[in-house]
This record gives sequence, structure tokens and C-alpha cells, in this order.
Amino acid sequence: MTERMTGAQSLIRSLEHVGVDVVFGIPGGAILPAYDPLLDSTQVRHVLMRHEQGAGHAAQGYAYATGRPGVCVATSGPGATNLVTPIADAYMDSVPLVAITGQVATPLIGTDGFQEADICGITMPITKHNFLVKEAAEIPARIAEAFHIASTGRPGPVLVDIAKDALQAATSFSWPQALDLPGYRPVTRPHAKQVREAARLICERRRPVLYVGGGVLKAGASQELRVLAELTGLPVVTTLMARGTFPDSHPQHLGMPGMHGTVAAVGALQKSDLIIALGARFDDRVTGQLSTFAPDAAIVHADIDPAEISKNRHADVPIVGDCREVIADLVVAVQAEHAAGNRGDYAAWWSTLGRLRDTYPLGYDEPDDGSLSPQHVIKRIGEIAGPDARYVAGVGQHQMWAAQFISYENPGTFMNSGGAGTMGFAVPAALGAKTALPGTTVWAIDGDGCFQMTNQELATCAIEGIPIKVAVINNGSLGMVRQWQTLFYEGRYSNTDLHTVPRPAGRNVRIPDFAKLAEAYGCVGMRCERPEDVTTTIEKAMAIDDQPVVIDFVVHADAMVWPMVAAGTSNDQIQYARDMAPVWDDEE
Ligand SMILES: Cc1ncc(C[n+]2csc(CCOP(=O)(O)OP(=O)(O)O)c2C)c(N)n1
Ligand SMILES: [Mg+2]
Repeated sequence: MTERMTGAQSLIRSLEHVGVDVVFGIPGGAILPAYDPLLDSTQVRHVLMRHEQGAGHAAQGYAYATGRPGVCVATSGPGATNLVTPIADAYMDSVPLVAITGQVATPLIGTDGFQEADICGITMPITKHNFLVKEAAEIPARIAEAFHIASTGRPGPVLVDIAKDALQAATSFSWPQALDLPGYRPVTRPHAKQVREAARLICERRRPVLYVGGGVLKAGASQELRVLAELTGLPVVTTLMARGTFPDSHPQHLGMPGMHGTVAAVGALQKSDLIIALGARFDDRVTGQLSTFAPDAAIVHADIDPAEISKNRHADVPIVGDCREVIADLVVAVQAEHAAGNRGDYAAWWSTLGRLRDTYPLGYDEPDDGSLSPQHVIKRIGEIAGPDARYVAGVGQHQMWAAQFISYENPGTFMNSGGAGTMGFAVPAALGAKTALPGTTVWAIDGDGCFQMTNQELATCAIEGIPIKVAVINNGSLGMVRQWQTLFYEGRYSNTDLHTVPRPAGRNVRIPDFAKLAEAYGCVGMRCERPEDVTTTIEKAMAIDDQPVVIDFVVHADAMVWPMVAAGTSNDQIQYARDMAPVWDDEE
């Protein structure tokens, strides 16, 4: 069954074949042949972005919202290199992404041709796999493989770089019957003996904790996790990448561990005698100083990627497999232990953790000068938009507050750039999520610094009819960096003031005026500066559903993110607030 067409037509046909409904991109010379048949596709919508970085993050947002690979398209050279940041971001956070780039024609490859960049070479360490396609006939097979690799096993970005002459050449379209990927066989079924050993330890140890990472979200294993948690009665912590995977309202949930985690979650890991790591990778932001992390804990480490196991911390019980299958099997194995009379006794453990949770809840002080507290603004957005909305954060203080002060009840409702910490993620990722879920409210919680990196995509939102809501948490500075300057550089604020808030004592300017900027981009722009206006402003934004909305929330400049484990120090040194360490020990 073959049909004559160009390589470009074959590319679009291939995308239709794998079920792609939207791609985010910007055309240019090398990819131009592919844009022509795109015009005729009734299945594939192309969203014209304003920057390729935006296209990549939009594809990530789409992937988060659907669980399917997001697709971004760029031309060769600078178009392709502009995709490097989102590709790296997707690699760090295991986001399924297919990036399609045009390459200069094959005779020009290696000649420093106009707009030539070796994007396969450049992205080698930040893609799960990449392909350079020089023959039109290869296109369907490479596209099929790219989608398969991106979305199976540990998800990740795959780049398909297609030479212009391959797009222009005549070929015959035939969809591959089978994929030819020797050596690529992700293990999804966990080893039964290891699972039984994990279950035995869970029932034997006194201070276990379920350390839940983004892999549980990617595996779609929230339901299984809940069953396991309730069966065992164990405390649960959810990392930045797993917020929402276990309901925040659940009594067994201690919140987020790590540098800005809750005292109870950090303490639960640190004082544990058994950590059951599920799709988590012992990132330095979670472990703090590795050599002093959880000194008494045995480690059960389940991950679909064998390379993660014992990478940072030795695993006593390694389990390679898909988290959904691992957790389901663990449930059965724990039930068998219970049936044999082995049931864990965690009463003393819960009394320790309950005391930490009650003594050191997440909190913040309202500013005493009548200005807005950023935490309050974010908390109110979460309360008003509710647990079914999607929240997409930028990177910085506002990101941590969005992780802390919005109550997540459903998997996938929080999206952010965790591993890479890419400023500029929020607006385009929100755009991508909203494209995938037009009926769902999508809030970008952004910083004044981050927003200035990718706000050009507001034009895309306005023109393409993608009505996201953006809350700029405007503290007038690169706040997270400023916080470190406050704490570790004696308040010497080198190059962190952005002048986005007028300060009578300083340069009394507001550059840019975010509300006016929003209007210039065809969005609704608002500003909120007083605590008494927060609720009505958010409600006003919620009532607008046919246009993107940007709110400039002018907040206090000095608010800080607490608790905090200073970089490189031990989790034992967590500060609940400035110069205030929690008391760990109790009578038991
Ligand atoms: C692309 C990029 N450049 C630099 C950084 C370093 N960095 C981390 S947070 C931050 C400040 C972010 O400022 P803003 O968006 O205003 O957020 P805030 O911390 O003030 O809430 C910076 C510069 C980064 N993470 N990403
Ligand atoms: Mg800021």
C-alpha cells in the first residue's frame, strides 16, 4: 500500500498517523517544504509561536496536559538552537517531546551552509534519542520511532532533523509495520522477588516513608499510590515534580520535601529507617548534602530507568519497572504480608511526624506596611480557581510558593520546570496546556523576571484564541537570587533589581508596565496592589473566558521562601524561618 508524494507530505501524513492534533512552531527556509502540506491538513493544527523556545515549552505544556508527546517544529540553524533550552528542560523532567527541525540540504551539510547547525550533535546529551534524516523514504519510520521512544519507558525528548532535499524529494508513503529499534526494550514489569523484599521491609521497619517523584505522575499511578498508602498507613511526601499526585488534603500527606519543603516532609526522609522511592531520583534539591542524607534509612528504589538506581544513593532493594506496575505489585505483596500476620507498627513514627507537622506548618507573615503578600495572592488564586484548574509556574520564589500554597488534589494539575529550573517556562507551557484542554482554567503563576523572558507568546495566545490567565507575582526583582543575596551575601543586591515596581526611594519607574504590555498584546491587563483587592481581581480574571488576562500583582519585595535548607548543607540544618531551626527530638 504505497502512495506517491513528497517527503514533506509524507512527514505530515506520518504526524497524522500517530494522532498528532497540534504542533507549535515557526517556519523558515529549511523546514519550508513541510509548511506547505501543513496548510491542507485537517487534523494537524499549527500554532504559530513568536519564539522557538516558546514552541518547545508549549509542546511540554501540551504533553503534561495530555500525557502524549508534544510536538514542536523549527527551521535549521538558529530556529533549531532556540529549541535547545526546552529540549534540555524536557530531558531533565522526563517530558515526552518530539522536536522536528529542518536541516540544510544534504550537499550543504558540513559546509557551514547558510543557517546550518549540527543540531543532532548539539542535542546529543539532552535528547533521549535523535535522528538526522537524509532520505525521504525514511521519514515515516523515523517519525514512528521518535514517538515511540519519546513516550515509552522513561519519557523524554526526541529530535528528528530532516534535510531540506529529503522534504522536497518524491517518495512513496508507507507506514512501517514494525519498529526496528534493536537494544531499546524498556523494562516495565518489576522483579517479583524484589517487590516481595520491599513489602517485607515495609511491614518490618518502624519509620518508613513513601518518597513520591514525577515518575508516579508519568506512569499514571496516582490511584495505585493511594491504595498502597492507605493499605500501609505510611506517610507520603511528594516532590516538586509530583505535586498533585497524592492529594494535599489526605491526612497521610506531609507535603513537599527538599530545599523549600515542609519540616515534616524533610524530617520524615531524614529520620526514616526505610525510604521507598517511587519514580524519584534523589535530586540534590531533595537530599541536601548527600553524605548526611537520611543516615539510618534503608532504600527501596523503584524507577523505570535503571540508570537512576543507586546513581546518587545506594539502593538496598532496586526495582526496575513502571511505577504503576511496581505499586500495584507492592499492594499485593503487602496484602500477603498482612495475611501472614506481619503488619507494620508506625504509631511512634506518626506521633513524631504529627508533632513536626503541627509545630511547623507552612506559613508566612503578612507585610506590616499594607502591601501585598505574594503567598496570600497565590493561595487565593488556588482557592478561587480550585483543584480542577491547571497551574503552571515559572522559576523562582513564586514557583516555590505555588508549590507550597496551592492545594493540589489531582495529578498533573501543577506543571513547572523542576530539573532545569528554566525561567520563561510558564507562559508558553500554559499556552500549550490550554491548547490541549480548552475547557479547563489554566493559570500561569509567573515572576516579573521570568515573564520578561517569554511574554511575547501573549501575542500567540491572543491571536490563536488561547485564553490563559497570567498572575505576575511582581516583587520588582529576581527575587530568588535576591533572597540568596540577603542570606549569604550580606544584603549586597548585585544586579537583581528589575525596576518593574516604582520605588520612591530609588528609580521611581515601572519598566515595563505589565498591564499596558498585556493590552499591547491584545490581552486584558490589570493591576492589583492592595490586599483588599486581591479576591475581586482574581474573580474578574476568572470571569473572562474569551481573552488572555494578565494581572500585575505588585507584592512586597522582601518576602522570602521558608523553610529552607541552604544549598550544600544537611537537611538537619533546615531553617523554619530566618535563624530559626526546628527542634527535632521529642520524648520518644
Ligand atoms: C534562564 C534562567 N536564567 C537564570 C536563572 C537563575 N534564576 C533562578 S530564579 C531567578 C529569579 C527569577 O526572578 P522572577 O521571575 O522575578 O521570580 P521571583 O524569584 O522574583 O519570584 C533567576 C535569575 C534561571 N533559573 N533560569
Ligand atoms: Mg521577581
